[in-house]
Amino acid sequence: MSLQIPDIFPKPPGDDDPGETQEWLDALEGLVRHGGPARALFVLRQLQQQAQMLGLVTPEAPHSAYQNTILLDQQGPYPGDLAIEQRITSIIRWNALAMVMRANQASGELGGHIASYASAAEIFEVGFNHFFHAANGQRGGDLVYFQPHSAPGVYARAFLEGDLTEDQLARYRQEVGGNGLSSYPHPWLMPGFWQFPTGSMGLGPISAIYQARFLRYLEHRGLAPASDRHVWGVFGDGEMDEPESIGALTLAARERLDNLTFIINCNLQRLDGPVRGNGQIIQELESLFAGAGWNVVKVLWGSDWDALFARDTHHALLRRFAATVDGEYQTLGANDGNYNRDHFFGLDPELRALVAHMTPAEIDGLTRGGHDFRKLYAAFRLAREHSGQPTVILAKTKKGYGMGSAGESRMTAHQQKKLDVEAIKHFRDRFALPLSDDDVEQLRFYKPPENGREMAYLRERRAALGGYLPRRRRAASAIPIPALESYAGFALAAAGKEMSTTMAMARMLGSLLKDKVLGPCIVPIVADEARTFGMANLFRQVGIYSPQGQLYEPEDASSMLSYREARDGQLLEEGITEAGAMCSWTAAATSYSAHGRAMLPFYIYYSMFGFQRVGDLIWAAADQRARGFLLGATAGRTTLSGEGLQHQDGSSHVVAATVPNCRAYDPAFAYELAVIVDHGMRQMLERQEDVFYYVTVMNENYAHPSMPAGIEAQIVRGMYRMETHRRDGAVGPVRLLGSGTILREVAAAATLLLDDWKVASDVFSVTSFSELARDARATARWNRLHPEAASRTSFVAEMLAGDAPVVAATDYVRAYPELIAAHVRAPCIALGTDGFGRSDTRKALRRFFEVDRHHIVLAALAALVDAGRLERACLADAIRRYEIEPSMAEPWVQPTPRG
Ligand SMILES: Cc1ncc(C[n+]2csc(CCOP(=O)(O)OP(=O)(O)O)c2C)c(N)n1
Repeated sequence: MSLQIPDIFPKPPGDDDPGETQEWLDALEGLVRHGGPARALFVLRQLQQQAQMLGLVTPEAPHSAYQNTILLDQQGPYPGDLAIEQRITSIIRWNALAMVMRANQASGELGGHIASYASAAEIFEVGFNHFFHAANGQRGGDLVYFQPHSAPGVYARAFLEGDLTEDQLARYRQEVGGNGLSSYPHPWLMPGFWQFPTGSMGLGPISAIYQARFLRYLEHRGLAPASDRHVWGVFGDGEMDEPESIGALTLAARERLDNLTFIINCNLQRLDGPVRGNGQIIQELESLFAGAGWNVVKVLWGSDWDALFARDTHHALLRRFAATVDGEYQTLGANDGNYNRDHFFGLDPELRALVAHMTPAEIDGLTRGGHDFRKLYAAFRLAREHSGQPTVILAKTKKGYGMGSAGESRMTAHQQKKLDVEAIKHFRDRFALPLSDDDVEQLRFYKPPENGREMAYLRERRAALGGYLPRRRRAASAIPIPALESYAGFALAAAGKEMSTTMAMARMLGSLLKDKVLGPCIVPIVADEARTFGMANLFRQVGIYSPQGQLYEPEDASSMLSYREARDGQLLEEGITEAGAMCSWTAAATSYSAHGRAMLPFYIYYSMFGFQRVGDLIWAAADQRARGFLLGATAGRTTLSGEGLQHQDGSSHVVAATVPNCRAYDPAFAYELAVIVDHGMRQMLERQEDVFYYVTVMNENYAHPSMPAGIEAQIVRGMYRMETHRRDGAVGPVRLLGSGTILREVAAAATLLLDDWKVASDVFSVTSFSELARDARATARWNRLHPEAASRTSFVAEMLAGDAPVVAATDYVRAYPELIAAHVRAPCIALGTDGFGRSDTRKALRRFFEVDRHHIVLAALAALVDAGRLERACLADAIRRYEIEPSMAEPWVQPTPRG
């Protein structure tokens, strides 16, 4: 959508009675003067209602005039020392610039950004000096989502504050070897500093919204005291194009998250060029946010414009602003006062007269609102005081502010990481930095004297706001986990009972929720699929979180499973937004850090809509050191039989295997699931390790055996021997591996192999190919690096010692079982479900994807033939016997031909 610029202040066309019009306008002005703005607004609303009743429809623009929302007389005093703050900001600007340039001198490969922070410095400083509360003994502290490529500014401030050393600044983007600073906010890399990863555009905004909501959730459930902790997010105007940035705006308004403020740095540019060259991004964003129910505060023009506005009684300025597209604003921004006089003011005789008294330098000095402390402060204050709605501050800035002809409002500003000496000297002069030519040439970092006024002021301001920030808490109190038998006895001693692993999970969760200590810490999360997964009982048991409670009598009020919404509800029912659900999960999974209170989220979802759909959010959660359970339900490509191509998941385990701190499991039996969940809870909540669990659960009902003794550790490590099939004179053995429900096909294949082919086998349940591979890779590396020590054997190599062939089958693509192939000495065949899913019965699908018992038998026979232990003729026999169609197209590659 490129917004048409409506003429908000057109000269009234065809005004039949200008005198009468003026009387109305005068009356309004009089009303504001005598009755105040509130009274004037009230009357206007009355008029509007009346007009509607009379059938008059006013064609209203969805946004206000191109001016500051807060007018001069509403602005209030500035509580800080403007001069000192200006000096501190200049110093931080310098250090940020020097840091990026020095990194690039160290190596041109390293990159970094100057122009974004240059545009955001005042925004950040108003936050740091007056609003961003740090966590300390008394307060939980505010949560700030920083624009990622403005990180140099945050580092530069932390340097002045004494949180970072000069040596660290000099190691910006040089992290290998330690003591370096990460490119963007990454808690994984700087765990004591950054709280929230924002480097992937769009994830910061949506995460901030769900964080603010989670804060309320904790308060409403009585798990955190009511507080005025605030969530701030500084984001880019280009970033707002990401669907995630704007996908949850209505949630924030609906839930009245007045503990949330976005500050959008509207420098009108993104990486390649203008955000809306032919439109006005600020007006578009205003419409969007206001339409979504946010309080919008525009900070467009700096204080030096105030005198012009005061004299511009006919709104010629507003008309000109409205008619200027952002591409033009950028060009104006890149040029000097003469240019602006001729190409902006000069276009309208009224405007030309308005600035006739000003020199080109004065015109050049007219700043945008986002660079004006006073204007920004008023907006921040209004946001902080506003109740009932989240606030967005749209701050108009210049990209590369202060970089002069090297970058200010230039198309290439974003990528600019080098300035020539003349340009840096110009930068020094413009910001009156106390640096010699040599300092400038050497790009020396500058710290004002420890006992000087700047440092005293900086410390004073932060002390008043509770301390330094960002700071990340690394642990919270451990939470004791109940004994496994107390909540999973049914799974450990299932004795052939039929169920699905999803049912088993739901039952365990139901019990865990009743535990006096752990129960309240659990955060069950669904994205409109609780009924699908048999968890509708939670609606009644723990209630669905809703800040308004329940304002209606639910249709099913009399049912045992009625839909119960409550202010202290525990279940987060997110609706159809996997992205939102993931953000809630991350907020809960990092609550130990952000809120000093460990929580344990279980987010259960269609596994296809996880790693594939919101994989980047999972990656960010991993960066953020999340601790919790992701439950990929209806998992596997043939197990969710009827749902077809977009629902059947064959790949999530492969992606999960690439996330370093994700422990992923594909259990077949309820007891395996129970052992994994128990282990995970202890690892995350008792030992407080920064890992999270991805566990796939299925909707297929089958008989579950009781747990054999002594296999818990092996379940956790990734595999155990489940069955041994032997007979005198049998050939083999062959080793058959299976995970998830395909383990049952594997077990059936073992019986066929012995009965039909006299082939002996061992059946292994593999709970995690990725954990096996992880251990095997670590072992291989250790052996490589310690050639003189006794070599170690990986767990998988130990379990699969010898050269008997291995056939591994899963309901996932072959790359998943193949994760272990390189670590086993025996020949390995992987069977999997590569290709597109489709709807049919489980049996038909398993045959189609060649992961059913017959194909497993055939693969085992083929492996033994290759090993010289069986005659080749048996393969044709098996194909005939099991009615396998050899001429069928490969299911993994070719589309099924249709008539
Ligand atoms: C998902 C994603 N896509 C692309 C990028 C690369 N990128 C980093 S900053 C940027 C431009 C940002 O523009 P804007 O949000 O307007 O911020 P500004 O730097 O102009 O303040 C881009 C495209 C990214 N970090 N994340």
